[in-house]
Amino acid sequence: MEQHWWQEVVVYQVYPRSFYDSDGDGIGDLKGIIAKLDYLAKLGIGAIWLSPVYASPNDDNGYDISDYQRIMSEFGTMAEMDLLIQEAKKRQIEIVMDLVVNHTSDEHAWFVEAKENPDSLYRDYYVWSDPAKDGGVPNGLTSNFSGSAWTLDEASGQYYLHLFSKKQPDLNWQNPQLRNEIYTMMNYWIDKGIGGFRMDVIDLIGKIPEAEITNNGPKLHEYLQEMNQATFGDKDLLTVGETWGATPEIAKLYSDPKRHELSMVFQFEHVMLDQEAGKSKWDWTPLKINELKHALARWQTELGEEGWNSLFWENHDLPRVISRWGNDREYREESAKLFAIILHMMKGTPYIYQGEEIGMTNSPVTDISQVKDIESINLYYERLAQGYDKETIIAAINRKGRDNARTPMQWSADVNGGFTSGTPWLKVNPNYQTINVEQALTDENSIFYTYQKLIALRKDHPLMIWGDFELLETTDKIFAYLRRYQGETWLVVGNFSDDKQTLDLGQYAVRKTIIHNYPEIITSLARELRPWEAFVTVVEANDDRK
Ligand code: TEU
Repeated sequence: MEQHWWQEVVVYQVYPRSFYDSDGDGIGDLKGIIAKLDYLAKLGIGAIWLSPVYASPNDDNGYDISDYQRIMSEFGTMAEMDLLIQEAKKRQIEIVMDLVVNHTSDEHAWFVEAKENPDSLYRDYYVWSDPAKDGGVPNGLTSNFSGSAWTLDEASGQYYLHLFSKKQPDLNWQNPQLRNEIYTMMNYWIDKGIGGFRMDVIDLIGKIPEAEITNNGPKLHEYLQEMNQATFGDKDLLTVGETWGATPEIAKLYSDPKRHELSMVFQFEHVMLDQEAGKSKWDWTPLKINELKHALARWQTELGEEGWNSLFWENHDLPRVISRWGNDREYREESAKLFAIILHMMKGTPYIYQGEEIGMTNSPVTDISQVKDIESINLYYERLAQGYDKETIIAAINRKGRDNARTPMQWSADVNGGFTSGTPWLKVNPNYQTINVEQALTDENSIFYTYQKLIALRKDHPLMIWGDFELLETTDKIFAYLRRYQGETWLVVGNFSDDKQTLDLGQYAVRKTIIHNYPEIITSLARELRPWEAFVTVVEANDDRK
């Protein structure tokens, strides 16, 4: 398999609204990101995935774009965007833009024109449908943000499609003119020197609404090959698709280099393991560690040479992993380090979401008035109308709501966690006084330095990037695997529990400890693991010792 820079780096996701506010309006901005580039360079990351910074009415915090070639006024100017790209490159950091082309904002000029003038050429940039025979919505498609995916445009008597909010009308990718407009816009950003694109819900662009087909539509890969050819195909950019429905087989279609589509995809099989089968993320069920480790192992082994993995626990849509699956109370540091070690030692490109590197946690609310995210708010009123009680709905939002990931980055113990001198757009997690960057940088045993070390190890050890993967059978709560490369074998072990677990890998002899989230040196692999203990050792199979 040919080798690329985006297989060797660790990517850091910045959610600009909550990263750092330089002008005191309570909203993060581009100058704030520039001010923190040295911090990110110290961490050692090689690329920033920048959540959308384009003009937007912020119905979905920037994932509803009204002008792809203008910067959202709260975030700053295009000159500051150009400066960010340049200043990042000076620190060997590429900027990966968030490409949101399944839909636009309803305030985008195309949709405004399409709505005002049904005969406009822009009408067919979107998905319109006559009412069903009974005069109601055309079919049963539903929105990810509750309710029907169809909204009636009174003036024309037609419905338009939105798989997300009413203010996010879906684009019609069957229209070649629309596709070419998107490619022109992508080349505008490529010409600015960006390092690539993260592609929002890209598995939806092949939709056939009249057939109620949304993801993995029949022309999806044809469009992606056309996009590749028309934009980034002759450049070495990082392109990662957000593909909620991907299996390893489907992932090969996106990321097999011979198909000239994308570099890799975000798959979500592990993300959906703590929701009741066939239900939504709001219908929680406890995670089974056995299912987690086998799902991740499957992705490690089934892509083979026909694709490349992305590796993540968190992003701006997901709850904080140590609150969700770790122990953010008695074992916050140990469990945060365990998740870091287990993820970064696997094969693929690791992604760190802002704040994950200092062990930020979920931030519970007591009332819907404290919630900003449209997805959670819509769900609350939908379930209220369905007869759920408020406490149950708020509990579900506290578990899985997207605001958990969007509370402002905690930089210091100063007011508002040093995020803003103004009033933050979303309440800062009250634990900022103890969990913050300033504290982490002064503590050599902090979670930050575990992430920094893992990133440094990746730069020094090709085994981490190119080595193969073998899952080892252990007790349910222990996730153990081998990485092998050019005669060297590393053993990675994690105890995903609050309890002691017995590790029985005495058939391996320890040659060296690479990293460990408890203080002492590892000498034997037939041993008791402490709660959330994780380590990596260089090993030899005992029969190799002869
Ligand atoms: O997310 C797609 C998506 O399906 C998730 O929002 C999902 O509905 C849920 O939130 C998972 O917990 C992408 C973006 O990442 C998200 O922020 C946007 O809201 C959405 O697309 C629409 O652009």
